[in-house]
Amino acid sequence: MLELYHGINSVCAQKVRIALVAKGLQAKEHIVSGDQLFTPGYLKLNPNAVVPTLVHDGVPVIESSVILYYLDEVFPTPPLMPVDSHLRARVRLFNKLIDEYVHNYCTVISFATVFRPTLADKSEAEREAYFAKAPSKKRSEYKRDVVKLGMDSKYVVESIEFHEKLLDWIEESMQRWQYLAGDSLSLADIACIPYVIRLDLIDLSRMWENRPGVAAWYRRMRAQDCVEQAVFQRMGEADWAPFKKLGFDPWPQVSRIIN
Ligand SMILES: N[C@@H](CCC(=O)N[C@@H](CS)C(=O)NCC(=O)O)C(=O)O
Repeated sequence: MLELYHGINSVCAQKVRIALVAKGLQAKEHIVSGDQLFTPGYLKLNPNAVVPTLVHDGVPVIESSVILYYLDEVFPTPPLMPVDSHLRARVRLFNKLIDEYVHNYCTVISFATVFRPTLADKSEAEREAYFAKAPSKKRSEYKRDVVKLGMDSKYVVESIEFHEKLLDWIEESMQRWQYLAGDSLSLADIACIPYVIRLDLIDLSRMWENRPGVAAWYRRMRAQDCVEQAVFQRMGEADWAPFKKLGFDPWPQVSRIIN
């Protein structure tokens, strides 16, 4: 039996949901957020107090990229890893870029824009209590800075630079293949698409107006049933609300960083 602890707008949970749909798998779902991440029961499953956590036959698997590889090993059909070893290495490289940089910098740009009010509306004492509990001091520092400074945070500059790097890698793949690591959908595409969707939802799709390969890949990915079902069909009014209420255009600052 598969169980998934996740959040609808969590980018790393979206990857796992996409892989589950692509594999035709169903998991019993538990939505977890806020203080629920810190309950002793959840910390036993995921000591990092984050989503997603997959539980397979009672055994937890954490870290979204690790979950993706796990699912592909245990449920090999349809395969989501290429056969060719160079292409397999490319899948792992994309996942490494996401794990080491893009994921945290997605948090930065998201909390500088659409999710900023969720922390800005708390009192300073409440915010600091939340940061103190978080297991990653680095992520707390990012959030503290962007809540205070918004798009003027120095971390926004780093965030845009790493998203640019991701988009460059996607563009480079598109010069060779239909997907990021060859001509079939793989765990590279599944790992990356939530982050590009997030840029789009923050109204930053202009970041690929001069990258025709990224635009073509994005259209191809948006047309995938697994993406539609696992991301967009799951978003209710409350999940859309932060994106609809953005209230300002982040592009002028982003374009200054890029140029
Ligand atoms: N490296 C982890 C990152 C997990 C992570 O940061 N999850 C976010 C959602 S995308 C989370 O649970 N955030 C809760 C919080 O920061 O309070 C993974 O890939 O699974």
